[in-house]
Amino acid sequence: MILPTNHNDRKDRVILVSNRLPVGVRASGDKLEFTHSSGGLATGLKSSHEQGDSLWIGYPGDLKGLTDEMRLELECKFEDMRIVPVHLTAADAARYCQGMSNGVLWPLFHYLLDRIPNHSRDWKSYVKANEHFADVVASKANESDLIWIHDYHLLLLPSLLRKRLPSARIGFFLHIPFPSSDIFQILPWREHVLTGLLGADLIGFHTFGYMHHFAISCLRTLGIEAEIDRIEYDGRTIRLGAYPMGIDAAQFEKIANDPAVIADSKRIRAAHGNAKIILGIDRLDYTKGLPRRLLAVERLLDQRPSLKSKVRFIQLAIPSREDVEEYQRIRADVEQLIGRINGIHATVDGAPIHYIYGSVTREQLVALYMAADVLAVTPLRDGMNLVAKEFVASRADGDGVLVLSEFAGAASELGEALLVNTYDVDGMAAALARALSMPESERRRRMASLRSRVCTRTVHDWANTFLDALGTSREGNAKIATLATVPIAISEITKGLGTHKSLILVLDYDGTLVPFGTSPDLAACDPSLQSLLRRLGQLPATQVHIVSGRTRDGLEAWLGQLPIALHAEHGLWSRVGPAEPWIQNAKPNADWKSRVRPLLQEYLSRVPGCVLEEKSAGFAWHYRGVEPHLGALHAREIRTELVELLAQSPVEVLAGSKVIEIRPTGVNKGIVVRAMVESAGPDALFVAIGDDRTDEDLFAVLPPGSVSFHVGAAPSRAGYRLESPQKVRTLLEQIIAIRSKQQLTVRRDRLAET
Ligand code: GDG
Repeated sequence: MILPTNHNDRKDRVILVSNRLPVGVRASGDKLEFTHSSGGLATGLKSSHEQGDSLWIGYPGDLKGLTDEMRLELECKFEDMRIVPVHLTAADAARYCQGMSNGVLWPLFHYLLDRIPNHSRDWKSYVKANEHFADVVASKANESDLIWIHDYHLLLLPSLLRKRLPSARIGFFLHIPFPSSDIFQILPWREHVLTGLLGADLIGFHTFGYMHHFAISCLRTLGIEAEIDRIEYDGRTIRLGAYPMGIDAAQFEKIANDPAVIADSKRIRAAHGNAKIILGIDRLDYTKGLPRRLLAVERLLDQRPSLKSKVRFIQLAIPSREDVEEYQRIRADVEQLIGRINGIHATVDGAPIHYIYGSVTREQLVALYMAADVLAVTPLRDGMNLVAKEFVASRADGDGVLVLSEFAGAASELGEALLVNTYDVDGMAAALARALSMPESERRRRMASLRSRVCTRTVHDWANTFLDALGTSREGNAKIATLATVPIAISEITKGLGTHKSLILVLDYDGTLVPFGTSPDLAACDPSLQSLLRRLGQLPATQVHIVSGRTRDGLEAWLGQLPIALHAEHGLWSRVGPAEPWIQNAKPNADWKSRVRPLLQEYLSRVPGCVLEEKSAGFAWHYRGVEPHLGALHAREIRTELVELLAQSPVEVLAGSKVIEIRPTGVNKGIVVRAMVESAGPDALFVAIGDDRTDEDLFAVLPPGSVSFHVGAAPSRAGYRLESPQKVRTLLEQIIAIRSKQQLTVRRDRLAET
């Protein structure tokens, strides 16, 4: 993200928000000492921040050792660096960061369930810290800023920020894997995490796999279905995208061409004589798979003792999260293992494993990359893994072999590496042997392909692509109606009634008057709804129309006795009152039905929980009762098959709310409402309420001055939206109260006149 403004003429300021800042601070005597953060996130974003005009908001660490003077100095330094600190108490930080983020979310998202403590009590601190971040970001952000939140420490921040800044453009990027929904389900706070993330406009992942896992979790946990790269939630469209993070390849190449670094790499090589060098560079983290990598090296030496003096394994382990018990344990395990392997395999000339616990400068890092014959990157899981890419970028000589875990996000981009299953120690040993003996021509061919990708898809492209998408994330979204409270809705209707004599209520049934049941026959009309509709229908100068996709028989059975008009099969049939005949409003061709029936019946027998409804001129395949993931999969499958089967037929296939509707083209709710509008004349006020896509046809033909409501959060043509069928019923009760009162006033006035 070097200078986003320069690169793409982006005028909007970027606000980066992450747990840790790119620099760490501590007191050294009476002086402030700054350290550079070494993690992947900081490394990736640092150069762009330094050269752009962004603001970086994050936790500066525990500053309690600092004197007042030092704090003042620090404030000035931070201001120069365009850094805004979020201060947390040491106790809060420990519970939020070590406890919940690194203690629970990190192992869970990396599929390492046995690393999660039995009983975690830190959720409240996690919420509190996210709230605190939200307050600080809200106090610094303007409407025009692009707010870019990073990583698993801040999963709730998008929605907390959305509450404070409703129209802000908020992006979120997850640097670690998003696990499969079976794993994610384990998290006791799974709903909170998903709804927390859905406060963003754009959610980015390293790979399509993670993005898919997220979408499936939304479906299984929240019942929300994603449309490939977007999710409708809370009246907004949230985009999802795969943005594989790159590195600053040019900078690595530049360092690799520095004569001092070249000399350093030669020195490292010489120090190990003629031995081939296998290199490992990782933060010392249990996700990085060090023990199994060491076992693979041991297996290699067991199987080929002749390699003992011909191979050297250099492992650089960067100290990480040393205050977390699990990290102290992994360090002890790794060091014990190295001791054992070296004890067995060392010769008088040297030991096979050269272990360094500590950090090195970037120049030393590149010198190591250049000195290595093989780089072993073998995490058990890794969001991306930048070390693999840095190795490739540093190999300007075109040589070197990358052995890479298939469980690292980088594997989806770096297919020319030797990909390994890191749970298979024998397989890894074999891959290391193959890497060591790979002919030069093959090494160069593979490295050339890897370099062509790593050197062109840089961290700057990554950041710019994400920010461009975030900048335009609101464009082209369907209009979302304003959420109306019942008093607001009533005041709109009362306003309309001031200038219109009669009232025409057009109501959808399922999802509007009754909540959905798992199957259509369970959404019966309860006694209180019957009473409500009866009283509405008896109001003077008021017509009530139920316009539904249901069949005539279905509507008749539940609503037949009420003094209201019924319209079945999306307006194909109408019946103006009880005991009146059903009139067919159109004569669609139904020949196609015999072709479709066998297909739908096959799905009916194959998919547990689905329901097939056959209508006089169509079908509805309901999957609300099907396990959500399976239901969504089959629904997609059926739609694809139907589109093929019905090509050239006068039929449309509609995806409704957990239902696939197959109905004749041109027969929609609009046709009956259009007829009502023509016969009603200008004196009638239309009030329409619906929840489904089929109700959009109805909203589209309402005359000017009508009042319309969409039930739920999806985009709609309606003027307002209401939250639930319960709110619809409250609104209808209030309409009865108003109309009755108006009636009483009219009568009283008439009496007074006589
Ligand atoms: C997370 C995800 C994802 C390390 N030691 C030194 C040093 N480093 C630099 C490396 C590299 C970075 O730290 C480590 O990045 P990774 O990607 O390997 O891993 P994580 O820290 O776990 O990062 C990861 C990443 O976020 C980005 O989204 O790829 O999957 O877990 O850049 O060079 N740099 C220097 N000295 C060291 O001793 N100079």
